Amino acid sequence: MSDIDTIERTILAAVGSAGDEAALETVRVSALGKKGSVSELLKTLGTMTPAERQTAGPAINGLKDRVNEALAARKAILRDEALTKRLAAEAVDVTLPVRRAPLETGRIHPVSQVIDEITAICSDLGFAIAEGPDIETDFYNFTALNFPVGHPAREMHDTFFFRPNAEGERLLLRTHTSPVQIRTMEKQKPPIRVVIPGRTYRQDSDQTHTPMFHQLEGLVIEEDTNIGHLKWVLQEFCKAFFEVDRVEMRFRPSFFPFTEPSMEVDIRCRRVGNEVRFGEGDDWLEILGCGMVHPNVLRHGGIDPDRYQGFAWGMGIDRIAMLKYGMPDLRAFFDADVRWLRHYGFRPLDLPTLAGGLSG
Ligand code: 2NM
Repeated sequence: MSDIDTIERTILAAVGSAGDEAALETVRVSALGKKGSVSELLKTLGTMTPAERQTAGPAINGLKDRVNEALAARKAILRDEALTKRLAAEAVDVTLPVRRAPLETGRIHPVSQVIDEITAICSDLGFAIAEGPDIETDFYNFTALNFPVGHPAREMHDTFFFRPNAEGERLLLRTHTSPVQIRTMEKQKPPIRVVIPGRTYRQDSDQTHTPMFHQLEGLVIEEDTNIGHLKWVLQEFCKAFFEVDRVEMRFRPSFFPFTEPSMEVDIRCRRVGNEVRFGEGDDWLEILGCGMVHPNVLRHGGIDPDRYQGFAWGMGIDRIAMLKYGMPDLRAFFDADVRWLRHYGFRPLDLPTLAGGLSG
C-alpha cells in the first residue's frame, strides 16, 4: 500500500507544480497514459488472487479517480489563470480617443470641388456634361477647329506631341477641351447644349501656368441662337459661381480660330489682398473667351452652317478656382502637398452645394 501512497504523492506534486496545460498533459500521460504509473498498477490487478484484488482493486481505482480529479481541478485553475492573463494583455482602454476616420481627415481638391460646382450650375441651366479622351488626333485638336495646317495659331498652343506611329500619324495631348465639341457634333443632332470639363496640356510653366491644367468649355447649337443668349448664359453662370446678385461684364473683341466674332470677357471687381470681390470696384478681371462658332467648325462637325448657328466659350477652371477661393499660386495646385490640401481642401461631408450656398 505504501507503494500506492508514494505514487499518489509524486503524481499530485507534479500536478500541483504543472505551470501550464501542456505541462499538465505530460503529467497526465505519465500517470494515466498507456505506460503511465497508474496504468501499470492497474495491470497488476490481473495477476492477483481474488482476495488480493478485493483490497488492491478499490485502492488502485481510488488512486486513479483522485488523480483524475486533481488533473481536472488543476486544469480549471490553469485555464482561469491563462484567461486572466490574456484579458489583461488585450485590455482595451475605452476612454482613449477614437482614431480619426479617412472621411474626416481626407480632403476634396479645390479643382474637383470647382468642377462639381460648375457642372451643378450648368446642369441647372439645362446643359448636358460631356467628356472625351486626353490623347487626341491632330484633326480633332486642330484641323476640325479651323486651325489649318501651317496656321500660326497651332504654334500658340505649345503642344505636347507623341512620336509618329506606324502610319506616320502624330497623336498629341489635347491643348483644349474643344475636340470634345467636335465629337459631340458628330454624334448628336441640334439642339446641342453641352459643357465639357477636363484636363488639358500645354508646354508652359510659370507662376500662372502649369503644363497640365483644367478647362471648361460650353457649346450651344440651335437654328437661331445668338450673342444675346451667349451673354445671358455667361452672366447667369458668373452670378451663380461667384455667388453675387449682379455682375458687370465687359466684352472685348479678340481672336480665336474656331469662333467669329470672338470676344474676351472681363468682370468688374475689387481686389482685397488675395481675395477678389465681384460686382464692385474699379478693376477688371479677364475670366473667359467666347464667340459664335465658325461655320468651318460646324461643317467639320457635320452640321449645316446655313441652317444652324452656335456659340461657345472656354475658361480655365484652375484660374477661377484661384479667384474664388483666394489661392495665390497655381503651381501649388499640383504639388500634392498634403499641408496645402489640408488648408485649401474641402471636407467630404461639409461641401458647398448649389442649394446650400456654394462657398458653404
Ligand atoms: C474658348 C474661347 C472661344 C470654343 C469654341 C469651341 C467650338 F468647338 F465649338 F468651336 N469650343 N470652344 C471656344 C471659343 C473656346 O476658350 C478660351
